[in-house]
Amino acid sequence: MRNIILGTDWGEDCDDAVAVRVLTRSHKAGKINFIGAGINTHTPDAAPSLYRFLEKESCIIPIGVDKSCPKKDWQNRYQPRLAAETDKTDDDFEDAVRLYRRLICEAEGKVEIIEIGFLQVLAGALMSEPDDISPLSGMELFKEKVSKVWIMGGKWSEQGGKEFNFSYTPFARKAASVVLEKCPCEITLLGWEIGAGVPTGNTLSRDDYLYQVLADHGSPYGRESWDPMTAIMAVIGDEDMAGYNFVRCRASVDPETGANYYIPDENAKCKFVCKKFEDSYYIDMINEVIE
Ligand SMILES: [Ca+2]
Repeated sequence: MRNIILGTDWGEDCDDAVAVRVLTRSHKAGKINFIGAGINTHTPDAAPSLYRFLEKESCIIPIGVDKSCPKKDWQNRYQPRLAAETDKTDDDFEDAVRLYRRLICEAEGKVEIIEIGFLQVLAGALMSEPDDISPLSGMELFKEKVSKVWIMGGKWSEQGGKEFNFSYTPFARKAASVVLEKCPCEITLLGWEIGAGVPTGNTLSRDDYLYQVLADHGSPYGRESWDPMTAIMAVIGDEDMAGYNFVRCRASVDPETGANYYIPDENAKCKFVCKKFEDSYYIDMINEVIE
């Protein structure tokens, strides 16, 4: 069974919640082993609300949060309703970089990582020093145990494209640059242009708490599918079988601006995907999994 860790900016947008539903359903169907989730944006309700969501999904897995990221005080649109249903607080959750190191160390066999938010936690784990969890550095751990990284990020329809996950903050820009440069394993990138105009979630039952998340976010008619498309491609585990062509390339992000660039190269470790089918193909595939 393939071990999967999720990195998410849970709370910034609601397509993360749709992606989490894709992963919990796939886990329960025996398609993947969903072993943990790290949150790469830090609000007081972030980890408690994801905990409650996963509890409702009957998928209890370890959650970490990026404690190096200053805790934002803004009230997220869908976290408070979920967080109010649990006694857990931010203090009950460990630092996400430590969680990544621990999960990678303890996993039986290889691990794959899906990132649908900012890349500070992934970059932090990759560049981490040996500690009480493992005598190996992050780079050594990744070389030994991490077989693949799936990332929603970048805008690959143009050179110099800028996309939220790679460019929103100075930390995000630097982290994206580090990951694309240093990560030793293969990376598949799903860019902004793929999920834009692909709404999902509008067929959910109005009684479904995932629908409530979308409604609380301000997306009662569904939300574009950057994150669930990335999640479902990772679950399928093969770009072609998930409905994509790809361009293998040397991909990079400017650490100052967050703009992304690529040079086609058949021997490079990165790929960005292009859709093979009409949007309805992907919409139907996701809606079928999350209902
Ligand atoms: Ca996201």
